[in-house]
Amino acid sequence: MFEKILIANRGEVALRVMRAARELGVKTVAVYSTEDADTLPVRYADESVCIGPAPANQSYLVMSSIIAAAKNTGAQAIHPGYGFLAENADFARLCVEHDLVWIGPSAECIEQMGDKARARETMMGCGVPCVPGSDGAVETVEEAAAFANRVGYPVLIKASAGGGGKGMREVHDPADLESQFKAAKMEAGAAFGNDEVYIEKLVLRPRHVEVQVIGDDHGNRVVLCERDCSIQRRHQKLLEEAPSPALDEETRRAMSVAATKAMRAVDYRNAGTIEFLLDTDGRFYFMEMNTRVQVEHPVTEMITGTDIIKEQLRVAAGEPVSCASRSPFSPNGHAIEFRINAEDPDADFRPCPGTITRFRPPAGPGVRVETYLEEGARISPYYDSLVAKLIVWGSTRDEAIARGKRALQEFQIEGVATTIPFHQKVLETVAFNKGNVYTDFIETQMGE
Ligand code: MV4
Repeated sequence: MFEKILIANRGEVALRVMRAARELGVKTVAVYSTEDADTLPVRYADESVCIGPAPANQSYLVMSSIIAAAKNTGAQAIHPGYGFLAENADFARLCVEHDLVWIGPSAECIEQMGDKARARETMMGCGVPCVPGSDGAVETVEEAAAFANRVGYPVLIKASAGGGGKGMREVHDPADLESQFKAAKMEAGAAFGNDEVYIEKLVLRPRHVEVQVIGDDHGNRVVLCERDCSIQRRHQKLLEEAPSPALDEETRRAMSVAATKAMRAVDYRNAGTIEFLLDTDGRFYFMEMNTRVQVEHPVTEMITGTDIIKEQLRVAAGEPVSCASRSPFSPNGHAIEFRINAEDPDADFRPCPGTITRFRPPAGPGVRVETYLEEGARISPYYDSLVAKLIVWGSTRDEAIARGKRALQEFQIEGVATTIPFHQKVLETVAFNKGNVYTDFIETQMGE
């Protein structure tokens, strides 16, 4: 195991990684912007290094400063958390070039999955179900039309460099294909500096179901069940649960087999997530692979009794994953994560930075809170608005829902608006209680 690692992140995830490291006897180095100097992760770390001013492009995204901080403190490895540099293949490569272990998958894997058309091609090539559509990128309108006619309308044009919903265009009428194809290319070129696009049949009313995986250097490929992340707003997840209430045992098995094929195809090592669309007939299709640990990883930890961050550290240190014999995992109970964002759900989820005047998190059985907040803390306008995650576990989904209601009611945050009232409303809906949620839940199943 490592003696010392650097955490190239901030907020709740920085603290989460430091806690895992400490349990493994690993010393931690925090890096921080001047804006974050007084935050809990900086105080919690064994050492800390200021890497620049508030704007992330002058601090948390400056690769050379982070590498220098690691070298100067004698850290052996870098954990990137999520966001910032977590899926930056150049940074992964730069770490390795400086004899620092990258706590994540190889730069090649990050690159291969970052190109969504290439990822789709890889998955089609290894027998992972994909939505009918083009094999890889499409170059011309004629080619696009041929694929669209073959699979039938409506279709979805996606940017190869996109992901997370950026640069997608639906086409319902063949007469609109040419204009939408050109618009998608323009948009992708402007947004990503890469105008490559591909085409898929549009899956109507899908659910978002993703499988957590971990691979190691010893040939172990572990599948830790799935999460259901159908409740999203403008491609931002708000609430996640595990297992998915929409999967039967047979589909869970099939998804686990598909996830294993995907890992094998790219020789995947470390933690990752394979996202699938689940259609209303229970069929699933590869959507994207995320080559990092995700915000919602705790729901998986709660139903599998694992520590995914510790596994990441073990695997990066060349040790075998500690839970290989339990794979594929069967879910134990049910977990739900509520993202507590400093946002006003009554004002179009507008970010609400400010000072926390009161912070009293819930406690009791089956309740976990991941946060860097404390009373008096300032929520910065410079970074994302996630300030806490409430994770509840129950032996059944109904128990987890009841516990969620109880914990949300106990949770006191004053000084800024938060998404707590939104979550309380979700838990009152018939659709959520029945587990009938789709990616249009917030718009169509909840009203405004
Ligand atoms: C789709 C789709 C329907 N059909 N692909 C959105 C994010 C990006 N990862 C892919 N996304 C979608 N791809 C086909 N062929 C619908 C979506 C989608 C979506 C997916 C998951 C969660 C929320 C979503 C919201 C809108 C659209």
